[in-house]
Amino acid sequence: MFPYPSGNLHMGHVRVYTISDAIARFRAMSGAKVFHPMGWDAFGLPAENAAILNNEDPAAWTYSNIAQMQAQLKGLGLSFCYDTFATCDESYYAQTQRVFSEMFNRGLAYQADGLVNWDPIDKTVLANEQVDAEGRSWRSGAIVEKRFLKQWYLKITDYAEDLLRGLDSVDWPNEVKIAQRKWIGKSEGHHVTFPLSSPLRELGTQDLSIFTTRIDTLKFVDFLAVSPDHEIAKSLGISLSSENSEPGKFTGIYASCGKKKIPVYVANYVIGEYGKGAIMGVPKFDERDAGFSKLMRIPSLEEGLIDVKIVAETNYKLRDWLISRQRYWGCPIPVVHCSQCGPVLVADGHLPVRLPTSITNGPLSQDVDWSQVSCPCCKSAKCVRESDTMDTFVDSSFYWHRYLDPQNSNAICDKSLQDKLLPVDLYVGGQEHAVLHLLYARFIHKVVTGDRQAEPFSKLLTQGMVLGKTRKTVASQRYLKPGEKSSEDIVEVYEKMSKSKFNGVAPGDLLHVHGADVLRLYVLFKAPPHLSLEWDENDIVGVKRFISRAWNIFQEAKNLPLIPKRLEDETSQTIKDMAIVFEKNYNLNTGVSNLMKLVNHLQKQQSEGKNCRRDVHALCKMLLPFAPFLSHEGASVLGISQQELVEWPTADALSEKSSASYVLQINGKTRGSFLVSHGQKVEDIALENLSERMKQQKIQHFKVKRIIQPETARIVNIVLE
Ligand code: ANZ
Ligand code: ZN
Repeated sequence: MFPYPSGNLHMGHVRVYTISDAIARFRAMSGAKVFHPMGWDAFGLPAENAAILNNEDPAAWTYSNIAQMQAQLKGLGLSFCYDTFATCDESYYAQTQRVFSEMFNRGLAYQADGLVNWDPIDKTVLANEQVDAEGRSWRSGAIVEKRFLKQWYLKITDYAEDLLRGLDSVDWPNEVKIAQRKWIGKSEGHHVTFPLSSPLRELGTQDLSIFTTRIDTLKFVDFLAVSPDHEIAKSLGISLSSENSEPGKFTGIYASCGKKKIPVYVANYVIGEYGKGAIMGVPKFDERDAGFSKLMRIPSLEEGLIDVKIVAETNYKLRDWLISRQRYWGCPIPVVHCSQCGPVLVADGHLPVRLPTSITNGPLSQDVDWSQVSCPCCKSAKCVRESDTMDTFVDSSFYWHRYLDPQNSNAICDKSLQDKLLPVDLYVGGQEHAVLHLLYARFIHKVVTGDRQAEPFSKLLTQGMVLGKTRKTVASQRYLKPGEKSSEDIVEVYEKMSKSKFNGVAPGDLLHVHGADVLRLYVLFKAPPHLSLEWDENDIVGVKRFISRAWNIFQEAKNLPLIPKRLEDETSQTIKDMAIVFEKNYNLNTGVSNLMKLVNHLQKQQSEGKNCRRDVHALCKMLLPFAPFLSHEGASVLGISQQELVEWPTADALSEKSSASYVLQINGKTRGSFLVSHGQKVEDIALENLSERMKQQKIQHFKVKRIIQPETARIVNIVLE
């Protein structure tokens, strides 16, 4: 996932890009043609805020940040193709506008009046995905307000079923799939239409439709209820007072079904934008209905069949994506408003609609000259440009297409390149984007490729957070600065790094003090990629020691002749184990520890006067994905050519006396380890080991139900009955 150019790398960037780099380097060394690009997600509010605060030009601010961060990325030895784009480049946002135009032409981009989320701090509307469960903005953290405004939407709901189905075809972490399924919120049920009795006929409404997932409870219905913004509530002028948190009111009307007269209420727990904005109340089966009927003293009706029409219906929680932003530093929506023709697209040949340069923040409409245009359709002179810019999540919803063809101005990407290279094989990034970027990206990918089944990212690797050590007072929960003393009791916990918690570390400083390889090895070794990583400066020494040991081994070996002897079993085993790490489980921490073990072994051999130069060459190559600077220096000491260095070493056949260590698990719990010699069957040795353990614990009766031997690790799990 490409970064936002805030100005400085943070530890999360170091982690995600190091993981990605190690894997890319390994794949290239193993013979794959790897494309590993980097660009910049460069529109967004911080640039505008900097403009307001320091009177800076958002473009200048952004591009200077990009230059600085790119230098830091290169300093980390990250093997990216950097020659791509920033989303604020004119050549890029011309394509963002082209994506919008294509959607407009296909009826997938539209304007609508509606109740929208308004962020009072950032002074812009937000999409539903950008408001968290507590009603706060994903960016500013402000409590979001509701406003009635005309805004632009993208019709993601049209793809709800495809977005659900596609999840079955991708190799993604289950949590992300679950989050997306939940957000899409498919619900199969029925809508039921109840005829209303007389008073409402005069208002032009004849019946009331509700949505239910429990049609089986129909005969127990006691009341119907509509949301406060339902047309029935509106036409009767009924509203609920929020001051004394009024939960409901009787409308005075009834639905008449045969002998039954069912009262209709306005209830605050009925959501206006879901289903039909109306429900049937079944206190006997539904808790909330029970609570409401008790509070409103709704009498229960006699159980019995009701004569209505019933139609099967599927509902989704997913809402269309609101993309209008009333901000400056974003991609202008390429539309002109004409009093005759309505909203009209700017012709493709006239893209991009450029940002006005007379202003640096706030809505584009402030520039009156920029705003006034003639209609692309009827040529009427008195038209205005659309002044909203697009949500920056639109910019990031197709960028992998542009990586393939960044200079192309005729199309988002050449079709033959898309066909040849997409989808992305491996996408690495944070799980926090599960229902933001990763959902939008899948939607736009389907639109841009014209294939509803297409998925942008075959495999997704979500990395955990980097946590910093925080000290806070127990009673007042105040965060202490490093070295700060307090008379209160203090606790030490690991929390997400943040300025306000004084627990952050700056990669720039670390890079300066320790060097890139130390930083890389540290983040790779400290935790497997998918788990959170607790940053502790004290652990750096271990990594440093490893580097100097490897370096000493290179120095020792360089004076010995390179003789064509067999590789040590330990070396061959490490080569094999690395394939498991890079191709199966991505546990790069195990990758580093494999190398640490090998270094120990080779050091021992050298101290016994053995010539292991061939093994040392293999070690030097295997270090390349993890510590490229050390590896390159080693290669020059050992006389390994650049071309040879980038070829992954091949293992020799293991000798008769070789053995490999396996972890033994019993019912999923780790109970120790055992060695399997060359030619032995892993399962047999595991069972022998189990019997021995049982004997020691004096357990005589046990029965093996299953033996599980995963491909992804040297583990044997024995399940007992
Ligand atoms: C009667 C009933 C009986 C219901 C019962 C549930 C249990 P999901 O799965 O979320 O789709 N419902 C329908 N529209 C609603 C709205 N706009 N606001 C609030 N609640 C609404 O849930 C569907 C169920 O949620 C529907 O089925 C309806 O209550 C309620 F024992 O109908 B049910
Ligand atoms: Zn016109």
